[in-house]
Amino acid sequence: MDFTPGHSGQPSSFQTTEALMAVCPRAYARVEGFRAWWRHPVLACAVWFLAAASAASAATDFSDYSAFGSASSTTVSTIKIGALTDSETVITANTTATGDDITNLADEDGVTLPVSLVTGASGSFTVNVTNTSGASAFLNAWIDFNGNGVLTDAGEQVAANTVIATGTSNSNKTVSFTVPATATSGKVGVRVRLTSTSTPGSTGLSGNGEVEDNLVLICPAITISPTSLPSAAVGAAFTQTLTSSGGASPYTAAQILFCKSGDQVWDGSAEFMLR
Ligand SMILES: [Ca+2]
Ligand SMILES: [Ca+2]
Ligand SMILES: [Ca+2]
Ligand SMILES: [Ca+2]
Repeated sequence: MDFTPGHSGQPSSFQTTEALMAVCPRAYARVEGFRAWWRHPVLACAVWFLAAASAASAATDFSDYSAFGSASSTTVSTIKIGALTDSETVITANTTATGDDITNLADEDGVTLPVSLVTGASGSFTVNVTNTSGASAFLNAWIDFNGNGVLTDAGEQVAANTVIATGTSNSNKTVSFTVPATATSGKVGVRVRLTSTSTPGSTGLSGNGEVEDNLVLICPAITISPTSLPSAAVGAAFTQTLTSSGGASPYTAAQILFCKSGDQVWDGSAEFMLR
């Protein structure tokens, strides 16, 4: 690049333009907008790069469930979910919504979900919140009931701008809702945001605060009959017919056992226990 002065003792227009376009096109745009910088293209570049670096290093907390679009807020110690919050330079989403927990601090620590939810039944979870920012903060939460990776479907926002007053510290808030009868069975994503801004939306950058993503299991409402079996005798034949109703057939043993016992792995394969 050539910064040879032009006829007036300044960098010539062509030379300056060529150099700036080669080094930092956005800085060139700024120079075009602020002609006072015209004589100092290198300074203009330096200022732009410093500004860009400063913006990129702003402490940001990102969501971490890869099925959802990104959500983020500027990390502050005064607005947080649970005891911990931290920041990431880039989103660390994965399929188990644990990316933030395995990056820097394990700070996805403020949402307590039940072992499972049941379609068509009431449900709830708790969110531990802190807001000492000096102004109100807002709690919003969503459950992806239909499992499509989008949280804007009808009925999926389960907390909407619940006001968390300043001066709130380590306080458990209960989020209550009814699981739609049409909710998909299996694990679905849950997103909780506490932000300085109201109506942050389920995705996107919004204000100061924190976002925590988790998964929760939704079970079909299955009734099994009979609920207990008669005693068996050693050496004697034993026959018992089990019937099931409710939920969405066909049922799998994994669905039934997981949702009834709460200690099996939801993996789509049959798992049997003898007790
Ligand atoms: Ca947290
Ligand atoms: Ca973290
Ligand atoms: Ca959805
Ligand atoms: Ca998470």
